[in-house]
Amino acid sequence: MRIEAITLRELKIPLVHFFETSFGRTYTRRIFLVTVHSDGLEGWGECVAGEDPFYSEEYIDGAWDVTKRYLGPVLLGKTLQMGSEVPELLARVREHRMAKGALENAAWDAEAQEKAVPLWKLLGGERREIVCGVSIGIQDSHDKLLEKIETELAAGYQRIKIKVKPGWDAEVLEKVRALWPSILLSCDANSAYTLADSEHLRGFDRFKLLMIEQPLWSDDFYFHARLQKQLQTSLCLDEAIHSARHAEAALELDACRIVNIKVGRVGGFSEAIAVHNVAQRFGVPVWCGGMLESGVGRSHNVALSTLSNFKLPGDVSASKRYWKEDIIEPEVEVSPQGTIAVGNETGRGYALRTDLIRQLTVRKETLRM
Ligand code: OSB
Ligand code: MG
Repeated sequence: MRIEAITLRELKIPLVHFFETSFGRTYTRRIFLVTVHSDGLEGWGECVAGEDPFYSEEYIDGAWDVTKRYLGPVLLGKTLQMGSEVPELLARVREHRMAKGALENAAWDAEAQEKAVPLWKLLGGERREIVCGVSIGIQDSHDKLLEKIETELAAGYQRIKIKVKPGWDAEVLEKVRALWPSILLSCDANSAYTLADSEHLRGFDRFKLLMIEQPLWSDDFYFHARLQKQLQTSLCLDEAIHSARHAEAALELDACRIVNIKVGRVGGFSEAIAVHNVAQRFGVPVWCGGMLESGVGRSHNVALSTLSNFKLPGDVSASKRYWKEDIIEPEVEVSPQGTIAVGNETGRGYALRTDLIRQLTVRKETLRM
């Protein structure tokens, strides 16, 4: 494929329900999509950077700028055989992994169409069905949270993850366990604690959680390893793992026993597969994280989740939990058993609703040679 042009689009889409983590509340997503144009084909990718640099240092306006000034121009006019050639081309730019990932994934998306194979097969996937959990944000009241959990369990989701922070944690988990003693349950702190909270976090062992996700600093493995020694519950790292090299260091240190893979956070499909393979070598299961994606990123998460070591339910859930209408057709749907079926369609397997995309677009720029 020869990359003739790259389109950057920002879509503004309200969430069906606000999403609150330890770092803040989101009501409306600013979705950043990139399209690579090649020989009449369009490969699409989603940059999962947030509206603000609170989950990580990346944020949509920064990602847009670096894509426009640096990353896009490197790819324009290049002829590629495979999406996996993109990381090396973009390597001169340090970090900006979510921005790079969007472009790389768009190239894989185009490659799958060009080769007329399903994207999940091109990625090396094996599963025909992926298992789903949900991530439930901090709510206005405990009762509201319990109500939401009840709804998601009734919908069939196989694992419930709740967001926690100091003041919204043990008491909440106590109430959840009182109602549902044996569901797969985990919590995600998004770095809201420090080692001074070790004793408090040790108390979480009584809730028999599947994992505690990223309790400590977003850039740390070492102190997570120290904490892991004191807990029965497995730690899972999200924010701290940027690459396969990070995954190897974290697993050697025993900083976690489960790894969350977000394709944007590690810089694209190639590195996501590499992280998956490192964890597999260590006998550590992975699951696919979510970043409140639109249908483009969501369909890519579904494809990635078909790799064999995605053994735990991911945060990949139905489109309708996020959006009144998703920008893909069909929308991502979850069965009453809490699974998403993967088909044999070429490419991502979900068509784009171009009219709806046009309607939701608030900013658009096309880069040409
Ligand atoms: O830490 O997993 C996280 C959303 C935004 C930023 C960080 C995280 C999340 C989620 C939501 O937990 C996952 C989803 O449903 O997309
Ligand atoms: Mg997380």
